[in-house]
Amino acid sequence: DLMPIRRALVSVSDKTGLEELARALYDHGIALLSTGGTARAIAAAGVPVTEVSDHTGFPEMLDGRVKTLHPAIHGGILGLRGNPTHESAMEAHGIAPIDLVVVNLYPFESTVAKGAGFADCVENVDIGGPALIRAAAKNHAAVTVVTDPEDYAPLLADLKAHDGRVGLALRRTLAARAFARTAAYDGAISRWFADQTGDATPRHFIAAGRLKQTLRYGENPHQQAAFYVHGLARPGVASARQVQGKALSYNNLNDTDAAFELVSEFSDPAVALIKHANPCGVAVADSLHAAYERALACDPVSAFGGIVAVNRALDRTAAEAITRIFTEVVIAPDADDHARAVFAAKKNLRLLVTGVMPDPETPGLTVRSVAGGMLVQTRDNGRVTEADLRVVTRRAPTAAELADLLLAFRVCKHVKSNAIVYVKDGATVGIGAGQMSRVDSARIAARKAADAAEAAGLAEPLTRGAVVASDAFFPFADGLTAAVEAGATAVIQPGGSVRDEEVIAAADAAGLAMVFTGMRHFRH
Ligand code: 93A
Repeated sequence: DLMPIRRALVSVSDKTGLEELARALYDHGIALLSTGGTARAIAAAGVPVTEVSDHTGFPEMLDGRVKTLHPAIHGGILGLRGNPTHESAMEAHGIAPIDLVVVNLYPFESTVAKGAGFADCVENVDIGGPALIRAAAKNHAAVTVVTDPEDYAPLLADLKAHDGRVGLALRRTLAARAFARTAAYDGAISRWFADQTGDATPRHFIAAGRLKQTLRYGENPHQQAAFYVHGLARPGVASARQVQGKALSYNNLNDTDAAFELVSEFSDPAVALIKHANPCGVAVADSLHAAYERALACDPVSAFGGIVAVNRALDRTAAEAITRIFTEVVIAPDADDHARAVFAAKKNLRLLVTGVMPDPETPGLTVRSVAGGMLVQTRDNGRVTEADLRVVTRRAPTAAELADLLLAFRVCKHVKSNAIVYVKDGATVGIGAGQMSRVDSARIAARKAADAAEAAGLAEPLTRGAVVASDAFFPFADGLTAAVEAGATAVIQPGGSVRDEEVIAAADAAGLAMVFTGMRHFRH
């Protein structure tokens, strides 16, 4: 899979590192072809170079708008090596193969950033450059493409290691980067253009996605919104088929996503109820029906008008339980005919089926916008298992506590920080979400559990004898003390606070079992 480089086309606006690159390529015996400004810079460095216009026999024209757009160039890049038809056509037309394309584009983004006028920005839309890059990336089976001065060093290292040849792995990596560059470049152009024409609505948003649907409105009725999908399908809201019900809203989609990702964490029958992107009840049981009843009991007031996600096919009893209260959306991998018949009686209820469950451990990226940019991170696919736990108290958790602790921590991952989650016998009994102080989340979770117990006519708050999870370490003993007061018997948390010893001492004093996970699950 090593391809020799005999001829390179170099055409760069950003001339960083050009001299060293040209000299190194020349030293490998590579013939250099180049456009006007680039050729001048290479020649000035004393490295022999042929002008593209001399190579094609056609002058650069139209103020440089047409420089490399010529069959002698594009044929040389795109022709399939080892294909007799292509090779004879190239020979017949005197087209020499080009094995390496080094291009960086007209500085469109920085021209816009420096406040240039409309015509200047348009003139900085590169046409020939992206064509060269895309041609070389398409023919990466033979051709190497470099679009960033940062990649000169790895290219030269590969050439050196393989005696003037480049390996397939690097050619593929560089091809992927090349397509990412042209996509981002066109994205920047289209976003700028939409701004100029007043068309910068969600309907015209350019992202690495396809417009699936425009939404009636965004988070609020005065906001416009649209739904884009990647096509790199992770089963979920983007791939789901809507069986019935009204059109999904922006908030429906956001909440349904949170719900489905949460139930995907479990392999036994599991149900999650979501409101405002936070769970208000999660349970794992022997059947979906049982799990639904237990999830609902956690916070039946909040569950009204919520989103329900389940992790296996819905049956009649589950559907009957779900339809007893007003529910906005139900998402499941499937629903049998009996369940569908039950839902059909609730015309407005949106039922989504995905066919399969997503794998919680698959890698991926998440994106959120900030003013003027985006924050991108790998998705939180971290999962704590029993083997990761470290018992830090005198008492170790019992087997029953351990199962609940792991469930509580897994739910925590899907609750907005600061998150405190109480679990008893496979179901959440109190959830504190989105508070600025951890102790407030702990108090709210306990308060909600007490309310639920009172509503159900129980003598004791449901946190009595429950376990509790915290998405990040307790910075002080006060959060733990709140859990003790609520009646928790065991705690799971990442650990790692400078005051861990104080927190452990408070747990020991109360006879609690506490385990550290070593992994944090912030979610904002
Ligand atoms: O004006 S273009 O769209 N038409 C072309 O045929 C073409 N070929 C290369 N822009 C074109 N280029 C771009 O010229 C390259 O992408 C590079 O950014 C720039 C290098 O020009 P010079 O060598 O004259 O500095």
